Formats: sequence, structure tokens, C-alpha cells
Amino acid sequence: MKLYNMNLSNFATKCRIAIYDKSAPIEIVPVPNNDSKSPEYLKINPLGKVPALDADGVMIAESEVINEYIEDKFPSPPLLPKSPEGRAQVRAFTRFHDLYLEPPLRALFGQMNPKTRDDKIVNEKLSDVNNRLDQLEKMLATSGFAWGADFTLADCALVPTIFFAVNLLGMFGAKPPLEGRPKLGAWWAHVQTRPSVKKAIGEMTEALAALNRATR
Ligand SMILES: N[C@@H](CCC(=O)N[C@@H](CS)C(=O)NCC(=O)O)C(=O)O
Repeated sequence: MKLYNMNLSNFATKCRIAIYDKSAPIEIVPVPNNDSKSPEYLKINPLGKVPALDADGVMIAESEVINEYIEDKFPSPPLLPKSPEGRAQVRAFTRFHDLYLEPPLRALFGQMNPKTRDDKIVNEKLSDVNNRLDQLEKMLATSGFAWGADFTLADCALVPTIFFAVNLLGMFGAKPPLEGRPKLGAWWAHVQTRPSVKKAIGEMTEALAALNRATR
């Protein structure tokens, strides 16, 4: 099996964390020519989005679908709780991430350059991100991982996007995302002790530094 990956992609990192956590026998390979819109990659994933999983000839797109597949295929250690209620709650986190938290943050990526920045968009998206982070603060367990004592797919989804929030929101003069959000701060410190998360965050940090060097 192969995961088509970019180390700075938060969606691909979500899958790498699950793969590392389970020591799943999945090869991590770069997107051909590092271009998600190249004809070669569009043949692999017609959506032109990263990641994509080649499950021994069966192509699977969409990071959360990939993670659910990885969970089904390599059940140990489990990244979903046993009870239907617990599974639903973890899935509510991943859905919250994909639908509500990540999109306004992503919209800010196009506003990095102060010279071409649209302040109206920046203010709208910052306010949206802050509202979502407040909602996340309410959703998080009081201690441990996102859902509680067990590390789950909820943590896999949240880690790469919170990495971006922690590292990039300051560029827009926003207040640090962990400030005034004690559960988020405690979760962020705790989740980084997980070896799979440490490894993936190290890769994102390196890729972000390389991007900064290239665009300086
Ligand atoms: N819903 C998709 C989103 C994937 C996504 O947007 N990936 C980004 C990289 S982080 C991408 O491929 N962007 C290129 C594009 O949207 O054209 C998933 O969960 O896999």
C-alpha cells in the first residue's frame, strides 16, 4: 500500500499520524513531481487533492475516509472507541475539524503576503477561526487526549491543523490560539508526547522551515 503524501499537507499528516501510530505497512510516497494537479497525479486521484491511498490497487481519496479504512484494516492499536456513542463522538470531532475548523484557517493561507492581503477577508476568517477554537475548547475532554484517556482519530485530525494555528496565526496579529483556552493548551502539550505525533510534527516543522527558506 502507498500513501501519496506532502509533509506540509495537514490532511496528509492526519493520515501519516494514524499510519505511524499503528506501524501500518504503508509506504509514504511523494505526489509525482510534487504537483497535485499533474496529469500523472490526476490519474491517481481525479480530485487532485492530497492525500490519496493506493490500497493495493484500490484508490481511496479523502483523508478521513483513508483513516477509517486504515482503522478497519489495521485495528491495533484502536483509534476508535468500542462503544457506538464513543465512536460517534470521535467522528463528531473529525467532522468538526474537516467542515468547520479547517476551512477558515485554510482561507488565511492565501493571505500570507502583507502586500497583497485583503484585510476584510483576514478579519472575517480570523473571527471565524477564533469562534471555532472556542467551540473546540468546549468540546475537548478535561484531560488527556481530545476524546479522553485514549488517543483517537480525533487527535490525528486536530494535530496538523492546530500546528498551523500555533505557527501561523501570529503572522496576522491574532492572539495566540492557546491563550485563554486552557483545555486546548493542555491537550496540545499532552498530544505531542505521543511518538506518532512527535514524528509527524517534526516533519511538518521541517517542511515549513524549508518553505520559509524558499520563499524568503
Ligand atoms: N477533503 C480533503 C481535503 C484535502 C486537501 O484539500 N488537501 C490539500 C493539501 S493539504 C490539497 O490537495 N490542495 C490542493 C487543492 O485543493 O487543489 C481530504 O480530507 O483529504
